Amino acid sequence: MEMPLHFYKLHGLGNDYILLDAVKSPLQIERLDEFARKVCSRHFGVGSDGVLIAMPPTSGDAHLRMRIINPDGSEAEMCGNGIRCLAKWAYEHGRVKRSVMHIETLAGIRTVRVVTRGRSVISVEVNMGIPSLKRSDIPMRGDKEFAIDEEIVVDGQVIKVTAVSMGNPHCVIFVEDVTSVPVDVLGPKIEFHPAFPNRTNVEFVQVISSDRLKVRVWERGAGATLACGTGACASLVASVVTGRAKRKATVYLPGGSLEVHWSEDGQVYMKGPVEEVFEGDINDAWLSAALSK
Ligand code: ZDP
Repeated sequence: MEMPLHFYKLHGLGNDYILLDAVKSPLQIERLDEFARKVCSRHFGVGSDGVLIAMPPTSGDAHLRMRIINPDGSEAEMCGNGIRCLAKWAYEHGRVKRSVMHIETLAGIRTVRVVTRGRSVISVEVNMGIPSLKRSDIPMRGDKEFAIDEEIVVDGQVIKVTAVSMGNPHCVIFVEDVTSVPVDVLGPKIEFHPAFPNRTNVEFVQVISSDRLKVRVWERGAGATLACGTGACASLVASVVTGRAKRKATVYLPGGSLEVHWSEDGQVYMKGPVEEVFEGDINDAWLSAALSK
């Protein structure tokens, strides 16, 4: 690796990402999982909730391709806050000269629309696609086709869950008061629960009213985060199918709020802010050492 590795640091509601530009030239990193585990460390690396990689599309219908690697090295199918970060970066850094972009992900092509003030992108609206509640799509073990208000046992405790796929898996749990949930204790127990062969993201949802949800998230491969876009969408979908909310709601997360709408056409639309904080270079020596162990 002769050149320092340039990166961009962005976040959506405090769910922060290191973005690497592989549009102009391919990354020279063999082990992305090892790289993510090291660079996401907030003490030994740059620090983030994951790594986004912007790449040329493989499909003629897309303008860019996005990969998302969690801090534990696992690769996710889709990412809500992350795709907003990628859209802002692509627009402001001239990789895509359109306000409506089609982004290729492992969960399929997602359409995003940047909202600008002058040349700055201040928020992004994402068509997050059609959710699935089919157990086989989550995936989740068990007999019934759907897992809606279904009981699972976690450490001897019976918990009612609703499983939703936004391309990535989500396990939604309704609670009276999210502030009193031991997210750091329950989160990993559910993330790694045997019912979820690919693990799962976990959302604890307090229904404030039929159009206001308060959510805390334990993310697969990342732990507790300040926000999760796919998680906010899964929370709304689960609230609608269990009769707790209308199809349009404001989702309040610790890092801020997202507007989510499960439209009558079946698509889920999410809109929220995004910021680019800085860009920098990872130096050669750190990179060689990090990838050599
Ligand atoms: O599915 C997963 O493994 C998630 N941890 C990916 C990241 C999701 C994200 N936080 C989001 O906003 O959807 C980026």
